Amino acid sequence: MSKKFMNYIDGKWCDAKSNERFENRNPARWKEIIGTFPRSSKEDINQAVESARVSFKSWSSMPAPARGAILKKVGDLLTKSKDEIASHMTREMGKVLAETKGDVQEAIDTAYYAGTFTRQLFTYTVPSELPSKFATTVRRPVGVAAVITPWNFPLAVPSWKIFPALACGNTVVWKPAGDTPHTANLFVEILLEAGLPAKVIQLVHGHGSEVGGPLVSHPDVNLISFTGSTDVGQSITRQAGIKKISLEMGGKNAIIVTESANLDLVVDGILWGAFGTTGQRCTATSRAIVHESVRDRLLAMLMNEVKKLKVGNGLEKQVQVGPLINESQFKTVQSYVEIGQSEGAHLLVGGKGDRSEGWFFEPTLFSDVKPAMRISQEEIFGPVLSVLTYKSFDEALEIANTSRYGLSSAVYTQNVREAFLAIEKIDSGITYINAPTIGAEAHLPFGGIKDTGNGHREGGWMAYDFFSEIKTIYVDYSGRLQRAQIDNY
Ligand code: UN1
Repeated sequence: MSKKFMNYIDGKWCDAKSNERFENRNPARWKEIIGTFPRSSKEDINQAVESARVSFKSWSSMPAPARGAILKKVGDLLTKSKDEIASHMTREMGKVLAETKGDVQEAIDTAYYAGTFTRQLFTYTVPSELPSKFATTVRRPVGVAAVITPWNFPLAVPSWKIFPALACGNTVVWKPAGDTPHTANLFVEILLEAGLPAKVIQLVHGHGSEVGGPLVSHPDVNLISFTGSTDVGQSITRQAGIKKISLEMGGKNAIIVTESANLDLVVDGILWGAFGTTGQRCTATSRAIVHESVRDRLLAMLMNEVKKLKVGNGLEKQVQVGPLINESQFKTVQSYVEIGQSEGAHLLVGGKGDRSEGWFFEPTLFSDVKPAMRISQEEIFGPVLSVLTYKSFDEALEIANTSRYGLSSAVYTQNVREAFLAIEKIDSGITYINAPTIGAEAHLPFGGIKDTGNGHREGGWMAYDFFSEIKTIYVDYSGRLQRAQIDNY
């Protein structure tokens, strides 16, 4: 009998109304079932949203610093159980322990940031154009926030959304990814243990269309924060109507390797950026755009190191690359290896999977990739790096920008001019100089342009703008009617 996990709706751990369930398996040992989870539907969502709507009244009236004290406690509890949560997370989604610990750490940092930020929810005060009149702005909570999160950062990404949402006084209905429901339950247990009032968070498990659809289209949901694929993001915008929506979607992130680059540093950066998290990050390095003069040397160095990477169960100490998340992702990566070969790219290293026990896939390197090829354009979300070459720096920038996505980017150079040109010209929300495309810090804005995002940023101070509304206040103490735009000219 596998363990039965629950939803958390209206202050109670409960089954889905339908009583149906889905299985959650360990991607490194696919025969191993972690547990079953409620397969929820519209009815469960309706109950969760209604409960979140009711609890919004008291939660939004609490002074923000009092909400912050709870978030600080969440940070303390996450710190205490960091190792335990990390090992559950590795078992559930595969990435190696050092990375799942990093994932928990990101949530801890975000909790402390949010806790403190409740004491600095600043706004602007500006002079009025009229005498004896005061003009200022205040923040107000928005209402019920729908939070929809992916499996690759099962704790960090939810924390980017849930903590600022709560800090600003919103209540939350959370639909976590179907591949990482266990981490979600552990997270909600910690929120409750820290003293979050019961109905302020609602956790509804299930499949995207069955739970996500009714959630985003629910009339009492006021804002939606989503991280996932561009396709799903587009469908959310179609279903959500005029709600406030923050979308964080795909990437096809490039590293430009210039003539002056320190190639040892580049190799370390590529190994981490392309194969860390088995390439399953929206920020993963999936293209290396290399100056023709250093191409051969870099490829030789890379081949050597990529072959040495140890693929396996992320719970084992010496393993560097865990499994892919599930069978469907395994097939997708496999199909891109075939696509790359049929497009005429050269498969240098890897390309094979081993699904006998888990969804393992070799770190894979393609050279002779051309910008228009599908492996250079489409997000693979696996351990596959496409290497392209360039002659002039302008051409490198152009290739980097030949993408529908614009999340992260990187340039390795010793040349200040190239570094600043990259900052100015690359169409992306993040640019790293002499560091790979992954590894955003929790207190800086995170997000992308083009098909990656819709103008919002997570992380740092900007998240708080999304999760609050601004009200403008005018106080006229002149004792007479003053007409703006008329009486002062
Ligand atoms: C994601 O893959 O959705 O910058 C987020 C990074 C991580 C976040 C990735 N801190 O790579």
